[in-house]
Amino acid sequence: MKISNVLFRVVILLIVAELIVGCQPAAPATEAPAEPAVEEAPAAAEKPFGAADCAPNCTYADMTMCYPQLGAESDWRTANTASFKDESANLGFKLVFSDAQQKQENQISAIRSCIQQGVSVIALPPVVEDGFEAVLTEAHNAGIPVIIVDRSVSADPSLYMSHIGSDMVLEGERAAEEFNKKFPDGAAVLELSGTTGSGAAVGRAEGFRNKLNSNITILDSQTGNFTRAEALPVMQAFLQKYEAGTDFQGIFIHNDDMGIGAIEALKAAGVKPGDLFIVSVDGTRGGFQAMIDGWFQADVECNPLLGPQVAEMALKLMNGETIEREVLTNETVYYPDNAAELLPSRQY
Ligand code: GYE
Repeated sequence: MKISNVLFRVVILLIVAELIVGCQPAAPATEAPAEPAVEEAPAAAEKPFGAADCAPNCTYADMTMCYPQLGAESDWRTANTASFKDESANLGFKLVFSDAQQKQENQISAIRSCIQQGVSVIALPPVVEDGFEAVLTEAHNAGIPVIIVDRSVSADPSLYMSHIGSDMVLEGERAAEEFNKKFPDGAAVLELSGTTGSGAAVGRAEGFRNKLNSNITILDSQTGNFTRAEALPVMQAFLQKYEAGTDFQGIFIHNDDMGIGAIEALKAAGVKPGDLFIVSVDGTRGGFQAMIDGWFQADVECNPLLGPQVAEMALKLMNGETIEREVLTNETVYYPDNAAELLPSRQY
């Protein structure tokens, strides 16, 4: 065979070999070595956030609920505290209770101590709306579910499981309707508002302004921090500045305790029951008495007896059950005409 012939064959062979290799699918450069196929194990069912180890069979005996109460500023608050303590005794769960004396920093340290104790659930009635993000994040990172009770918070809703309480905006709207009915031709009113920055005061003020007729003006608005003691000097100052009955015809008061403090100042200034149209909020026994005595012309209900609902929801969370994001209390407005009849059956 001639040399040229040999070369020709070699070239042809090389070309054919190249063609065969070229037709093979290229192996990906990074392909992992083939492993024997393994049946994927079913992922362990993920426990819902907040579910306890005892889920789905937890009982109240397994529960430790933290209730960092915001204070003891009013009869409403006293009834709210009693509702949680009674429920703990009735159902047999452990309650870690504290009183923050209306100071946010106290409430935050009480929450931190509950996180350290590893409670099953934290039910938080926030004294004000803002400033709870950090501590709620700490609770979340510790896996402890939080239920916001009574007043609202401005923190991201992913940091808590639910809110149980009153519709404060609706309460303010209901109060406004009373003034609209009483003063179709217009009037000037004062507002004694609750704790500055609290969900209850913010909501009631907002609702009041939402619904108040444009011919009714809010002459002045000052906070009495939801207490009798603080409302009294605020009302005295109002009475020095404005003439009752002439400069203003009514007062919207954000809770009964402040109303009772304000009545003291009104009495001292010679104002008589009925001279002014006064609408308050809560519906406590003190508020009912003020209606019977002729001072309040309406009392917008705000129900403090939230213990049973919160306990039930807390147990559901421990058991990994789904719950509602928001539970609003069903409420009404009370009037003087049947206040005497209803007073004996009032629970707070
Ligand atoms: O109206 C008032 C209390 O947050 C709804 O707080 C609660 C309010 C209530 O001090 O009496």
